[in-house]
Amino acid sequence: MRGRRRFMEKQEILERIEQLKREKNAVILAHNYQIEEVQDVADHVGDSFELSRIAADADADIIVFCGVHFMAESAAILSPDKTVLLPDLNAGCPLADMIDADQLREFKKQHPGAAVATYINSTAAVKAESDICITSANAVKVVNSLSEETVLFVPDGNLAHFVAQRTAKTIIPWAGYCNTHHRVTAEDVVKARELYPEAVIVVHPECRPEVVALADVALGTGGMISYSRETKVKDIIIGTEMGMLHRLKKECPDKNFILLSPKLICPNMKYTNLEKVLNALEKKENVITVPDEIRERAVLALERMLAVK
Ligand code: CIZ
Repeated sequence: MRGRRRFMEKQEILERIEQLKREKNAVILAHNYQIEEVQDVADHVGDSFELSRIAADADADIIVFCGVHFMAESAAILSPDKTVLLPDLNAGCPLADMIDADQLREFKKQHPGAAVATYINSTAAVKAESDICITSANAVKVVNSLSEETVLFVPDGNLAHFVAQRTAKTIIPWAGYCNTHHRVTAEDVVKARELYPEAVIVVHPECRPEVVALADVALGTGGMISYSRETKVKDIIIGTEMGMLHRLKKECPDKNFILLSPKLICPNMKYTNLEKVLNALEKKENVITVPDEIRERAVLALERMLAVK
């Protein structure tokens, strides 16, 4: 009986979300790391940059961004005429908060003449101080496109190391890290290899350098999907936030996905649930805005990245 009641409640919530979406001309976007039911209710699931572009192109008045704060901000930067809602305002990103605009200005003063390449996982104010943005998918290409030989790379030190090994440029990293990916150790990779000798190990470049070195491939979440579709190997060990497994299982039902470590859980990505999505839509609550003065500069860094072929 209890199970049935819960089911009814969930069904009612889903119907109400659908109804409000139509009435308010809203679109729901969910990051690859969101919980299963939030991914399932979304119109689009993807990485932060993919979703921001979808938000910008969408013929919608309201974007419900199920992810963390910097992602909703990126959508607001690229879609100033739309209302961007973040279902839970507590959903932040500790990595993005590891550098602020003042610290970046000081870092630039210490390295005059260097370009600033900023990971999309950063605040709007930091993007506004940057020459160009990068994602985990395009970091090496974007850095190589710069005319400067020295590049300040913020805020992720592990991703900076990954890029430094694949470019002739001098990379000066900021010592930030994603708590979730940084928790994975070389020992976790060694153990997984012992347990699943036939599997491929795919990790995110936000992992520690020694973890990346021991893995078979390091890719952003979008790259993990294409790789999993293409590889002939059946068993794939995934070294990124656990929410990604739901997406991968849906995209590649013929493969077996195994999480590299149970430590790969981002609490911020788990704040959003169906009730909060409904609440945001009903009340048009938790609007994310970026002041014009910051938005106008931050959008340039994003557009420069987009222009890299
Ligand atoms: O930028 C994103 O969406 C994140 C956090 C990871 C990735 O590689 O897609």
